[in-house]
Amino acid sequence: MSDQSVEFIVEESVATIALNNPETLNALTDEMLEGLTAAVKQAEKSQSVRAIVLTGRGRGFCSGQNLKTFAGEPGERDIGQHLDTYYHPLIQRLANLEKPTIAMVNGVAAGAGMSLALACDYRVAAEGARFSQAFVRIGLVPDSGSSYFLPRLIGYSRALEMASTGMMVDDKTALAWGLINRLVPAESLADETYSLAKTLAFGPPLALGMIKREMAYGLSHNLTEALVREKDFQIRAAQTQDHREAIKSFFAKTPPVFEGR
Ligand code: T3D
Repeated sequence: MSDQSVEFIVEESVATIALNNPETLNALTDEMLEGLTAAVKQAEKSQSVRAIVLTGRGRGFCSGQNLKTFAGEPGERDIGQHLDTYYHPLIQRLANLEKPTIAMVNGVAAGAGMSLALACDYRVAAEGARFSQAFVRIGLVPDSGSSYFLPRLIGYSRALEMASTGMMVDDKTALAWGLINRLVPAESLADETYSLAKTLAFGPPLALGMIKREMAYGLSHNLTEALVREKDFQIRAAQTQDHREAIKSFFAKTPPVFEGR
């Protein structure tokens, strides 16, 4: 369908960003990181996109940084600069998007590939999907946001164990730990993911953006601060045309059409 290492497709208000280097389980090269960042930017600014699905082609979701990059002597490569140039802007952009993001985890997610899945709002995984904080297995430490997202999702102790052992967490454990939102048969992965994506894409965009920010804010603030933030956002939400539309539709017993204003 495409010879690009990152595919970008928009259908029915949902953008799909697909890593496309199946031979390496979608290991990330600079070219792919650039393509991924460009695709996320495009999804962010396109008026016709209201939800984003990130996935991998082939049997893997993403195996993290391409290990060929580490072939030289230790310290030869400026890894800090590489993180600053490629991973940090990408992860920040993905995590701060106002639009909902779903990682459609079709297979193994390892190292920074797992970080990418964690930076999305939701994770829908196919049976057989696996997760590893593979960094430690090559003598490195979690990066690309894993140390931030993982303990928040599954708790400190489990996150520490994953990061310190590089253990492979299977699909059922991932579900039990809250690492993924849904676990579905492989043949239903696309249907289940796009069903969620469309529900979100047809929701009220301004409220959805604020809900994301409100929840993230609630994780790191006290109750008083959270109540203030909720009030601030609720005042804004109550002034939207989408809110009026929803109330009108409720009494008319018709589905609301949200336009993001
Ligand atoms: O640079 C920076 O800015 C720092 C950033 C660092 C971030 C990181 O992500 S560090 C962590 C990097 N990732 C890893 O260490 C994971 C390496 N891969 C694996 O451990 C395993 O491949 C998996 C557990 C992911 C999957 O295992 P399995 O048995 O299902 O598949 P496989 O046979 O190991 O891999 C299939 C092919 O993909 C294989 O190639 P071949 O032999 O068929 O020609 C393998 O070499 C290739 N592959 C897998 N992962 C990578 C890779 N090639 C390059 N880079 C990879 N990360």
